[in-house]
Amino acid sequence: MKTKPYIQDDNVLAYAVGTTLDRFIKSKQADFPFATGELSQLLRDIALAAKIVSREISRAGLVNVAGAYGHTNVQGEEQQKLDVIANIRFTRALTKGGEVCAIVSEEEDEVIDLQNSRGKYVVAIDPLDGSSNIDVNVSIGTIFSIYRRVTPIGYPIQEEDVLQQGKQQVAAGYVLYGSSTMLVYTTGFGVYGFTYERSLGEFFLSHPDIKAPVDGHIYTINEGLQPYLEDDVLEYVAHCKQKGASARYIGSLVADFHRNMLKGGIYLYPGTKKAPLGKIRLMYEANALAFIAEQAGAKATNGKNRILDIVPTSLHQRTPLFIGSEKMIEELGSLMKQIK
Ligand code: FBP
Repeated sequence: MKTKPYIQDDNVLAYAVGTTLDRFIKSKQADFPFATGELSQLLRDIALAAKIVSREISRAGLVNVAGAYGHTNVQGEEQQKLDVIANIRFTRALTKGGEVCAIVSEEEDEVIDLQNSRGKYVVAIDPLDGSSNIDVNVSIGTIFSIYRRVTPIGYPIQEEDVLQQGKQQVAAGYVLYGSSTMLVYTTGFGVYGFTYERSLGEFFLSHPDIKAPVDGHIYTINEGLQPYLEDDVLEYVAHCKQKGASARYIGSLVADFHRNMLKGGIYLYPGTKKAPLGKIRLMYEANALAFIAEQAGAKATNGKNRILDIVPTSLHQRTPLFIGSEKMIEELGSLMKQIK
């Protein structure tokens, strides 16, 4: 029987759509001879929940999911309906997937023990970041950290399984619900960004091997905090202004972080005279973004230590966060030392 070899046809009539997240995860899994596919499946579960949440957000104004839910969460913040929806969607997907034994969520006061006798992963998640922007159609996000449990599989969840340092993460990522929906993640071997093609229901690789510019011209801080800022931070902001840097502040950590990662810049949510530990949560905001930042060649600190070295003591603890281009973080660091 006559056969012919397949030759890739780059006919413009059928332009290549690119690499799907699923194919990419499979191809990367092959890099790890002992990989069991569980982490791959976990990433797929997160992607599925992200698609559903993206749909809910995109039609929030049409179906009654805008506005407050009428409860406050453990942080004392008023929960938005979409906070609750995102929390349910991600928790359900992580439970159904079967790879996870425990979940730490911004919307849950305690650790959710899934009593899953075969789950080896612990997930810390901020289901919907940027609460103040939820109802005004400004970019918001989801942030997640993945750890391998420390105690044997099947044992009751222990504190040591959950309160792990950021440098123990096996994967971390965020979803950005902006003009397009993107999923960006790392497993410790580079940072990859995928854009959601809603009409096909697929994430496609759009930002391979993201590297943050070493220096930048954007500083991101809520200047409304000025009366409560410490001298060293005030000095650094003045330094940025002198350098002619531009102020950009969306008020959604994921969106501000993403922009600064791609364009070069620094995000500052410092400790203030009012809140010495600042606002950002270590376990499900700072740790994940710090892992991604370092994988992209950027840096993340609390002003004294590397975020990923901080030993967590409680689920919802806050930390000052300075994250961004390497040179800008170093400049900030040396200024802080001078002033102290
Ligand atoms: P949540 O919305 O998940 O609580 O996250 C905190 C956050 O909204 C960040 O996304 C954002 O960078 C910061 O707080 C904004 O704080 P502020 O309103 O004080 O500037």
